[in-house]
Amino acid sequence: MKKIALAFAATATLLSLPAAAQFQKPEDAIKYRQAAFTLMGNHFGRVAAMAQGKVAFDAKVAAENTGVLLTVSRLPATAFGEGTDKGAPTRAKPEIWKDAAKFKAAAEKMTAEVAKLDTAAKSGNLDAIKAAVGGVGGSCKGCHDDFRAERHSGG
Ligand code: ASC
Repeated sequence: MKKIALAFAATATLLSLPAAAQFQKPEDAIKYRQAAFTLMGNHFGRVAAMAQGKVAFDAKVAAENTGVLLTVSRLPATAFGEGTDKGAPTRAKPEIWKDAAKFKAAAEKMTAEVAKLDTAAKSGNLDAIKAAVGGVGGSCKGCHDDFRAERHSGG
C-alpha cells in the first residue's frame, strides 16, 4: 500500500513538474521563459512560413514543428512567478503581475490556439493550418500588445 502511495506521489510530481517549475533565482526564470519564447517563435515561424507560401508545404515537417510548439507553449507560464519582474534584462511589463487574471487568460488563449494548430497540422489540411496559424499569431500579438514592453529593462 505504501509502495503504491509512493509511486503515485512520484508520478504526480513528475506530471506537475512544468506547472511547478522551480527556479533558484529570478534570473533563471527570466532566461527560462525567454528561451521558451525563442523556441516557440522558431517552430511557429517554420509553420507560418508554409502557411504564407514562403516555404514549400510539407505536412510531416509542419506536424513535427507544431508538436514541439505544443510542448514548449506550456512552459513559459510556469516562469512568471512573483518576484521575476526583474533580475535580468526583460521585456515583461508590470501588468503581468498587476493584472494576473488577464495575463493568465492570455496565456491560456495562446496554448488553446497552439493546440488547434497542432490538430490542424496533424490533419495535413493546409487550409486548416492557415486558419490556425492566424489564430496563434493573433494570440502572440494580443499578449505582446498588453504585456511586452518595446525595450528590455536593464535587469
Ligand atoms: C512569430 C513571433 C511572434 C509572433 C507574432 C505574431 O513568429 O516570433 O512574436 O509570430 O509576430 O503576430
